[in-house]
Amino acid sequence: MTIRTQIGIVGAGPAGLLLSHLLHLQGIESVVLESRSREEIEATIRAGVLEQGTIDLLNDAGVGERMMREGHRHEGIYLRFGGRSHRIPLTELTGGRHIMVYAQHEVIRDLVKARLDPGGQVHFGVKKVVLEDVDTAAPRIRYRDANDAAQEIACDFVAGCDGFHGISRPSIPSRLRREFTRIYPFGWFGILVEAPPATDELIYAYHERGFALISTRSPQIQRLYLQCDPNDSVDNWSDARIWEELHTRLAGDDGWTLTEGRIFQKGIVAMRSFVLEPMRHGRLFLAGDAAHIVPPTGAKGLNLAVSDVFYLSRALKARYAQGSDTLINNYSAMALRRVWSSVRFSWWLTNLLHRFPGMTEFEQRAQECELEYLASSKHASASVAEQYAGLPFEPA
Ligand code: RFL
Ligand code: PHB
Repeated sequence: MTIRTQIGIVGAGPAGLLLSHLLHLQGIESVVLESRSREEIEATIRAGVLEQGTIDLLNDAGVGERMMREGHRHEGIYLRFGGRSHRIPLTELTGGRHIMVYAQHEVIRDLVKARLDPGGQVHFGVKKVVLEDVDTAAPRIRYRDANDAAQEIACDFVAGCDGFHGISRPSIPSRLRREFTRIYPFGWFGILVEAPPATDELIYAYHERGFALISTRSPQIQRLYLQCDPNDSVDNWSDARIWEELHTRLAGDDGWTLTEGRIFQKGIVAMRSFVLEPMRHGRLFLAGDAAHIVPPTGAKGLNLAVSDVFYLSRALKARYAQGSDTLINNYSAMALRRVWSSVRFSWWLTNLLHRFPGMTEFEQRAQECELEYLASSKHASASVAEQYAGLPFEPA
């Protein structure tokens, strides 16, 4: 069967779902294809920090109500080194911007509901998605539905929002794409813990044994990470070993202590930076992780997916409402400016806070010196604050 729509969207992550919702608000039809089930996408644990621009956009789009009720507004972060925590007052240094700690799968739940309640089309459990004729005026998406029946979508434009391992990016001929990659020689071991919060704001900790991060999910559940070997196995990490390592990396003489609790989830995240240029091929537009990856240190992955689809929805609106292609033709360049600024920031923060294999004492002293500078200079802290809380979206 052939389904006709204006925008065919591959992937129901934050990028695909939010794009579909923003288009719906502008009276533009879309169909979303997702290879996993609704239950699975609503349960996958990933990012947790929303920038000011993301918070504002979700509110403006009418999907921020639960985030405002259940999310946690933070006005600063701590850098912890040398046995004490140094606060970066984000809100004070950015003229009022703040962040929200609200889990990605909660954003997904809000967006799925916002699409399905008004009868939006999100097809879960699809297989064998293939993009065809995206460099013509009549692109098509072929796939097998959840009952294994062959289906086809005929649309005006395709949005490739299918993440790093999706089929959209490889659908662009390799001679027409440029890829920039950095692989880091470490990963993050992430745990979910049943415990009250150990801190009022996130702690990014630098230690000679490696980086550690304390984040939160709710008053009952905390999210903690520690730098590890990217090829390590979770089986090598008993609960006792995890707590011992976290206590060591977070130890200090300022009276702060880590709160332990029952660990109920463990996983290792690999770390890479990746950018695809351009983010468009004919009538195929890529958004989110399909086009770029950042290490989680700057908490930018989800926020970049959001800014991409903001630019893309605005460009498509100009096309349908005014018949103007200017923004569509600018989409890749505009999105990439923000992408590179977050890629650079995440790479810089990763380099500053992690212990690299084979690192010399010279490099270690340089890291320590830069941390001291950040903690003591208002100008340096303000630069971190502005980038961490997120730069504003570019006007059209
Ligand atoms: P997503 O969320 O990967 O969504 C893509 C969706 O496309 C589906 N898909 C397909 N559907 C149909 N046909 C195909 N052929 C398909 N191939 C894939 C997938 O099932 C999926 O549902 O991409 P999107 O929307 O661009 O959103 C990006 C964010 O999810 C991502 O940037 C962040 O979660 C990255 N990230 C983190 N970012 C942070 O800022 N802080 C974190 O702590 C953090 N932790 C993480 C992360 C990413 C992880 N990944 C990719 C494994 C932890 C993990 C484990
Ligand atoms: C998280 O809460 O999962 C989180 C927070 C900050 C980061 C990365 C992940 O930089």
